[in-house]
Amino acid sequence: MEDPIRDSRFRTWSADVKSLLRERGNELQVEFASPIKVALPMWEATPWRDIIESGNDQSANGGVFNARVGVFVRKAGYHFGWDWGPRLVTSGIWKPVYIESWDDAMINNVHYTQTSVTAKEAVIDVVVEIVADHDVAGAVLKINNATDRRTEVTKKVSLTKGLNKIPLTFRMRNPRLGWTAGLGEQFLYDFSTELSLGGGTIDSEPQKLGIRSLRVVVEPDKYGESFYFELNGHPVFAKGSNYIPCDNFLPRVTEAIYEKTIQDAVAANMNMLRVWGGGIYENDVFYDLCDKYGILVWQDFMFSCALYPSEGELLENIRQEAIENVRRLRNHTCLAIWCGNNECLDMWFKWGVKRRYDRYNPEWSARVWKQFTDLYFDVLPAVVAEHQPGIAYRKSSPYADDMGTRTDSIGDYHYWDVWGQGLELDLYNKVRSRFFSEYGFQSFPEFSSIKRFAPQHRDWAVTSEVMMSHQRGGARANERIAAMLERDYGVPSDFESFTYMSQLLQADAMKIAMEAHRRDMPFCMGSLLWQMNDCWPVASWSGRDWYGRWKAMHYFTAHAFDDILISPIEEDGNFNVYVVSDRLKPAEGELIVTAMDMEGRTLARHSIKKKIIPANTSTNVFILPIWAVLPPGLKHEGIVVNVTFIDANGKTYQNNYFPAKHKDMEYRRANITTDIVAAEGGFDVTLSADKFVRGAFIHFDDGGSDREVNFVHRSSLGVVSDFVSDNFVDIIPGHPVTVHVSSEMSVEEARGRIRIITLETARKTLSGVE
Ligand code: BMA
Repeated sequence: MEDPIRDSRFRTWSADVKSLLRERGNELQVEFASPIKVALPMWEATPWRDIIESGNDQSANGGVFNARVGVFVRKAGYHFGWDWGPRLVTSGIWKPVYIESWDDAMINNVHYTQTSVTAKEAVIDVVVEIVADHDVAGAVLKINNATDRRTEVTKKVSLTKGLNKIPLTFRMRNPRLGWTAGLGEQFLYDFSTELSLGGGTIDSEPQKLGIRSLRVVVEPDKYGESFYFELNGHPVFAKGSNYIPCDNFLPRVTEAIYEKTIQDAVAANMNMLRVWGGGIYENDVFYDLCDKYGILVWQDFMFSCALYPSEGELLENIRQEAIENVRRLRNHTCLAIWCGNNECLDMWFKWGVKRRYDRYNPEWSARVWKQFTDLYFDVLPAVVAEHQPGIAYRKSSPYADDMGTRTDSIGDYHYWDVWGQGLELDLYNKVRSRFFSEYGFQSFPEFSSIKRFAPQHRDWAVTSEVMMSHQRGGARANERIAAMLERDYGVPSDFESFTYMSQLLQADAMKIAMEAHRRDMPFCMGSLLWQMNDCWPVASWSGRDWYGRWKAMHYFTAHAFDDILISPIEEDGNFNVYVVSDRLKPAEGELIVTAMDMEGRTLARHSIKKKIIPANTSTNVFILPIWAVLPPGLKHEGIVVNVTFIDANGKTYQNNYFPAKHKDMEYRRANITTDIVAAEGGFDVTLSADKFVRGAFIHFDDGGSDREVNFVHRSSLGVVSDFVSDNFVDIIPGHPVTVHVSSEMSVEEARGRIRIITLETARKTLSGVE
């Protein structure tokens, strides 16, 4: 059977094979045309081809000069290259192929709408789609609840040949509600829809479902317009990251890799991932795991940073893609919002693209804008409204209004100025938004990861060919990191130190931002880092590298996104401490503020016992003039302020405040002692020091000097060996820090291989400081 071209990786393709099948020896042949060759004629036929906006399409790398053809084919955008990924335009089958067969009738789709959910009662409307081969009388449809061992609803149905849509409703008294990670249990009910005929079940469709009310609250408020997620009646501050595909070659992403990725998000106290529009609508397992672990999903449609031709057949193809994916994902408990695209509106109005098109040819410009509004303002929201009524749709991210206006007081925002222009990190404290859906800062993978793809000594330089190939942001990105290190931290003494310091810089920068966003609660109700993961080993904005190793940022995220954040800051001549609580009940505990010198001697100490911390908001709990905390007459460069909050159960939250830039802080080389003792699943490491230590990075020597380091295949990603529970830790003299290492190493081996890098050991000694 010759079949027409099926031209979207985002759709499912099926064909009726009944008349073709033989008992044995069936063969399925799939031919793939080169996506580039298919798209080239479309590109050539486009009058404005030379100014097509698709900046990440590395067409020249692909040998097709300026032919940015990626936008003409419905393939993952990042396969054409991105500023963190190589250009690898793949072809192939990436999802299961199967034959579906049935007699009489089969369940085609079941859609659960949680029409109203309170702690008292849930009303669930279900539409069951059944395809019948012929008219069927006397069928019975049931929705079973295996969790509570009962049938929620039973209905006798008569089916007519073809597609039947059968509505059912059931109510649950006192449902066990589902919550995001950190707020409560991630309870999922086991439902199944059962179709029976003549007493026998002929088809059934299972569905795990978390019962919850979830909405995006966009309403005028005293600041402008709110933008926040509300779960079971409670505003939820969204803490999370932007997620890109885990690999350039998607079938290599195993279930273990998906699970590790989601678990790592939870371990960093995140409750939301944004599936970014330049990748793919993820596999079902991704959303299953988000349901299971309580991660909300912000789902972009797959359009990012480009102008996508969308009229005629192309638009119809996209409409079908949207219908299929909304239908596929709509029952997921985790699915919180659909969004038209990533940065396309911003690009049109803010990146000078509209101006360029207008100048080039106003008629074409108008046509491109019509395509734009047809797609994001009409077709996609109509698909969402029809197939998943009730869920929120945003036209773009960032978005405040249809004219691409940027304002603090409405909508979400992508804040890139500090990284993009190399500005002062403190700006993260100043910029405001109702919801930060992106902000980021680059760093390098740690040295042991680099040795996996660059095993030769001669490659261990930022400018080596292999390192430059694994830096898609180009030399400018490296220069910016180096300049900001020199400005704020000091000059790294060698390549390995550079990689370490780049991570500390990234982590500190993002920590400032995360804390600022949370302190600004409830004005600001979301903070999504750019980016969670990598699709290959690369210098990027990620929190964990392609091998699954956590960068400093991911460790800092775990603290900055903890259920209680204790955040010190100097404001208007005062030393303030904010406590931000995501807990749904007030917390009580002791707050201690201690200024100390580099030997750990206390210079000033304040404590408030039985401090009540209000639920689910940010509170400034400690305001003193600076001089009361940082004693006058002493150089601020020699002082660290530790703030600690101990809650009623003894859980301790800590933060260190540095009154000067790290470059100027009077850190001294410390003697660090490491004590290693066996513990379940590995060992515990206790670090103590005689002087204050900034950012101690615990790792284990892998013996890689100038020799080849064996390439470990990706299957190892799910199980990162020698995982350190907390890292890049500060050590205060007299206050040992203990971390757990999950490892198969013996204690003896660990003692031999443990290495510690600190800011002081990594940077070139500054004059006058020894
Ligand atoms: C963001 C993203 C990506 C990009 C990242 C880093 O705005 O949307 O397009 O990879 O910036 O530059």
